[in-house]
Amino acid sequence: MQKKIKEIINILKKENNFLVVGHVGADGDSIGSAAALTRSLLKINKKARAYLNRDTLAPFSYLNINEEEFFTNPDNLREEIEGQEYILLALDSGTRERIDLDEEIIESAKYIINIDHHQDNTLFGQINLVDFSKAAVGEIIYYIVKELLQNEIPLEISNCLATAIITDTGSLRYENTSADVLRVLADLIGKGVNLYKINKEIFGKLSYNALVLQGLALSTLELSKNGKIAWLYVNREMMHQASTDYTEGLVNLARDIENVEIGILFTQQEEKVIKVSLRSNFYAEVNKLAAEFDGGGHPRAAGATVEEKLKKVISDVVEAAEKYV
Ligand SMILES: [Mn+2]
Repeated sequence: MQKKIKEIINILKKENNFLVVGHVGADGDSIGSAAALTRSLLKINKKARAYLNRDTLAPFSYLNINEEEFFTNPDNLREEIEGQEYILLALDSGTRERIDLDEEIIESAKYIINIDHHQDNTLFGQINLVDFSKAAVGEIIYYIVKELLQNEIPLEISNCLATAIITDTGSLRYENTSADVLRVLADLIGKGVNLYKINKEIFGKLSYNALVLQGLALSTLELSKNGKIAWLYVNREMMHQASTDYTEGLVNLARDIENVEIGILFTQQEEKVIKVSLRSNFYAEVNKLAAEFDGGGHPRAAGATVEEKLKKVISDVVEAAEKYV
């Protein structure tokens, strides 16, 4: 691990043209990690840019990620890097398909550096730094950035790293919250990070519409006979009624029910395109359950997308989940 970090730091110091990206449907870990690494590379006068999908950025407006600094338009990005020789830094992406870029942009990279913490990472890079003992990719990026900037991490980068860690540890409540995580955060707080504010931004606020959608989703809540699996769904009609498709955190309501081991949220993205979000509490390895439906993730948090009718997906996934509890 230490050796791999050194190797990557040497490349970052030696090479001069980088494209940084996270996974499709980027979360706080992908966005925070990509922004922190890109800002650090720019700080040491490297040519670097990140691609961040505009649709995923709204909850992270406090990180001041803007169009001048990062690419949020794929066409502009394509124009920018056309004919250039760049190294692709793929963050938080378990597979090549998860990278939030068009294949031709991935294909044209000189080579790929894969930095991730997913157990099922397929080691698709020419260089792979995959450490699933790390709570967040942001924790790995912290060590890289600390070295690159010789411990002078400015607030606009510290905030990104703290966002990555707070997101993937569920505000330091998940079992991946290690002593190392707390040490990293302690250092970032020492550099000026306001943890209360970041917690509030990520977990402590909800739009009125999102809460209305929560109410509609809760009315679909069901529990398996043995009480170990709880699930709920959001269909197109409910999103229309609530005027939002924001379902973040909804799956946790099912997971957090007393005695429940697996919580599942089914989101109807299109008539026959169902996103399945899986969470577990203590022992069920939901990444394996997700893999049964061509998905993936972590043992306690995973997901898949299934192209079938909502009712059918619910019965298939719940039935498959029985084996894990
Ligand atoms: Mn992550």
